[in-house]
Amino acid sequence: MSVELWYWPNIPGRGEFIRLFCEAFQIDYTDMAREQNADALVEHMHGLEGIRPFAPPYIVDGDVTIGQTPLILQYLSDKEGHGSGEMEVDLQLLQLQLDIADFVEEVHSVHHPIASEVYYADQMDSAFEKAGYFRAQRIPKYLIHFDNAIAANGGPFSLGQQPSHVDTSLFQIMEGLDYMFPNYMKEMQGTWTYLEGLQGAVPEIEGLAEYLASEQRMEFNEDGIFRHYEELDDQ
Ligand SMILES: N[C@@H](CCC(=O)N[C@@H](CS)C(=O)NCC(=O)O)C(=O)O
Repeated sequence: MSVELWYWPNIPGRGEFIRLFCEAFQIDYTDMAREQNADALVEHMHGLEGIRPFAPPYIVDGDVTIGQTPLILQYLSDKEGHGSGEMEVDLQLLQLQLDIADFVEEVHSVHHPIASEVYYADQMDSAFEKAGYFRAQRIPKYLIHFDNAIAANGGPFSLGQQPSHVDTSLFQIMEGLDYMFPNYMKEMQGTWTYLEGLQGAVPEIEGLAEYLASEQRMEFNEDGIFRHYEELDDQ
């Protein structure tokens, strides 16, 4: 049975973390709002009963309806048998996925430091200031943390030779940062060698190369989380 993925159809956003995992591990899913539209997503979400997801992405898999990107990834990984086989390690993978979610939230707050509801153009000064701290402090702090996690098992993936949901997500944040801060990332090249190795290894996962080259792979854009504004990449 195909897993229903419900996510905004015009941005890669957090939905792309789910797509990448499903594509890499050949999990059958249907991208519902891309097959229909955003209105269908809103209507579907409002029609849900009981304890509902707060925001997309969420999945419907038979009787299971859950939101929160890390939880969805952990659930699918577990269900499809792509965990490590050890509870302690699987919890550490979930921990990393939650760290990634925290980072993604911070990435978004670079261009929307005051409020998500306010246009970027109306919070540019604060965004400029925030981006400076983000490049100088937060990116290195998070990326060193992720780099060390991969190094712990020797790479190229966080479990060593076996890819996991953490790796497709780390790939996406590296791709996103390259798009958002091309100057900064170029200057820092060679700093996070394990992450760079992972960024090269993930597209080699069988099934993923085809997806990445296809039209289904959504490009980053200025409505999503990783946005390129030249002024925020100033060195
Ligand atoms: N912590 C949630 C965040 C979900 C989230 O913020 N979704 C965004 C799109 S990427 C959204 O539609 N938010 C609506 C809102 O916050 O009101 C996750 O990791 O999935």
